[in-house]
Amino acid sequence: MVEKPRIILHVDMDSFYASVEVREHPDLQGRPVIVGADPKGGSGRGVVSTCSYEARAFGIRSAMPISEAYARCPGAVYLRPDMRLYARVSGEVMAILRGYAGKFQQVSIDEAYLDLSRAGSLSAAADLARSMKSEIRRQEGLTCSVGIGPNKIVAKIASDFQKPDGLTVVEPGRVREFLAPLPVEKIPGVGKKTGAELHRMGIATIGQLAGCSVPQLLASLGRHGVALRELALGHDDREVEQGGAAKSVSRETTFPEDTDDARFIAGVLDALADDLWRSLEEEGLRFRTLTVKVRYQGFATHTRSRTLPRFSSDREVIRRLARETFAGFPLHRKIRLIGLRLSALDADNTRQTSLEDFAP
Ligand code: TTP
Ligand code: MG
Repeated sequence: MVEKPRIILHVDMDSFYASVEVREHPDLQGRPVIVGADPKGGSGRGVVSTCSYEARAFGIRSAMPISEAYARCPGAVYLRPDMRLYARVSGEVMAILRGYAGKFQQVSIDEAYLDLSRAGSLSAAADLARSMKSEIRRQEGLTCSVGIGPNKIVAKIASDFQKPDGLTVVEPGRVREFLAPLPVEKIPGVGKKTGAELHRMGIATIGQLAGCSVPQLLASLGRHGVALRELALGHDDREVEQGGAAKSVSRETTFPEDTDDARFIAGVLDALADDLWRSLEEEGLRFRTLTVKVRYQGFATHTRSRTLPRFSSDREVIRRLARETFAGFPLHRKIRLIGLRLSALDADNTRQTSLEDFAP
């Protein structure tokens, strides 16, 4: 018996942070809105997180230096990110989406995959997509774009195809024809470096990548090139993984020189803690367990963990717990590397540990 093709849906919110800001401040409707670093009249450092489609008409994009955005559109509305707000709205949107599928996987703050194979047909899946779009619009005042295809890669590329407020359905028999004319940069995993290498090889479209020989790709890009060719062919057997949220987040840093300078180490610990805090905020997650890893001169590596009585996503709690846990390590030798990990993560809105609860 021939197995029925799967029906996979990918949904991605439109200009997410900017759209949430416009929803909160309706007077911004129709204006170029840029969420990111402070432009400081054009001399600001830092980058654009995202911007409204009105701002995109000026050529402004995510990750562009904020000074360049300012040069392109000094009259835009510039806002600092409010991660707490976006994480909360993300949680509400994801709760709506989760209701539509047996198998649901959130992959970032504003995108998710759903396995809708049980809908039985593409047209039934498209009906579900229309009702989830209107539910999100009605309940959250936000638009999203949806792609439906036989696997994750096709669904993901399809959701981007008619942004904003799009719905693109790709039939299994039309995958190659849909993908072929698109630029290779539409494949996730083709960044600046890989893109430049592909262009150097004369490969600009997904169709050209699909037609490229394996030995040629191996020679120039190694196994990554071969994996990209599979995606370009529309082949992808990754499942939608229920509960696909991160199980832990971690950061580590190797010092330029081994050190036992306590003040320097405390500063690094704070920076790692702040980085992890930002990841939690972006994913709308909270943690209970923190682990400190220490590698001494000579490579001996040790870890120590502490678990909170309740979930937290508070920056000061992370900083303080990191310092206290680190204090348990003997400083008999210089340190080469230090790492922090947050685990026992949870996405829901359980009561938080605050600094007040953090009894010494
Ligand atoms: P995206 O879905 O990539 O972008 P978007 O939702 O703003 O716009 P689009 O309509 O094209 O989907 O990212 C989701 C959010 O993640 C985005 O609103 C802000 C944040 N983000 C950054 O902070 N930095 C970045 O470089 C990118 C790409 C996104
Ligand atoms: Mg988006």
